[in-house]
Amino acid sequence: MSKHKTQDILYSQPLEAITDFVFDESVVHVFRDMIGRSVPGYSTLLSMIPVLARHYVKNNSRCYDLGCSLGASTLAMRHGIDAQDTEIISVDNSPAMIEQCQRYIANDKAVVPVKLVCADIRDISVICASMVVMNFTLQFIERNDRSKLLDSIYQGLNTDGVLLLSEKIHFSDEVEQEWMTDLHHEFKKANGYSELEISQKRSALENVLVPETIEKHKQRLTKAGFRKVIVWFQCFNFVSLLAIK
Ligand code: GEK
Repeated sequence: MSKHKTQDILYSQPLEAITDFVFDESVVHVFRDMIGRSVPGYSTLLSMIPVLARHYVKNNSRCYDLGCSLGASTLAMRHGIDAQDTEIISVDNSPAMIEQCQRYIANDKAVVPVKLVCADIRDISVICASMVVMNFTLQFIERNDRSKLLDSIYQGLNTDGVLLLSEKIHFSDEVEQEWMTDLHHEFKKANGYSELEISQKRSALENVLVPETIEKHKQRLTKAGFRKVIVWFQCFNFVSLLAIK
C-alpha cells in the first residue's frame, strides 16, 4: 500500500453530514497513523506491554486482547511472554480489522500461538487467563454493558491475573476537563491535524466513544472483585489501569 493511502485524511475535507464513526475498511487503511497521531502516549504504553506480559503471563494460561484492531497489543504481548504453553486470543468485531490483523500476525515470527476471533467481546468467554488487555475498547461499549463485561473478565482470570484497561477519560471537574481536552487538541495539532479534522472527528465520535472518570472505572473494577486497581500510566485525558485479581 502506498504511503499516502495510509495517512489519515478521513476528516480533512468539509463533510456535508457527519455520521457516527465506524471501524470499516477506510479506517483500517489509515488506522496505525490515526491512533498514533490521536492518542497521546500510545507508543509508550504499547512499549510497556511486553514488560507486563513477561511479569504476569504464567505457564499453561491464556492471554486475551479484547478489541485488538490490527494487533498492536497482541504483538506486544506476544513478544514479552516468557511462559510456556500459553496462547493469545485476540478479538475484534470489525471484519476488516481482523482480516488485516491476520496478515500482520502471519508476518510476525514470534512463537506464541495467536487465535483471531471476529466477535463482539460481550459474547466471548474469558477462560484460564493470566493477562487480559483492553486497550481503548471499553469506551466503545454501551455503558450499561460495561459492568457485566468486566465481571466476566474477572471470573475468567486466574488468581493474581491482571487486566490492563486503557481508556480515554472524562474529568468531573470542569476546569480539569477543559484543560486536558485543550492539551489533547494541541497534541493532535502538533501531529498535523487541522482544526476542521479535529472538530469533525470529535462529532463523529460523540455518540460512539463515551469516556468515564477514573473514579468510575476504579469503582467498577473494585465491584467486579479486583483486589487492587492502580493507574500506572496517564497522558492528558488518556489513562491505563492495572487491575489485579
Ligand atoms: C490497540 N486495542 O491498537 N466487540 C469487539 N470489538 C469491538 C467492539 C465490540 N463490541 N467495539 C469496538 N470494538 C487496539 C486499539 S481501537 C481504539 C483498539 C480506538 C473494536 C473496534 O472494532 C476497534 O478495532 C477497537 O475495538 C478499538 O492497542 O480506535 O480508539
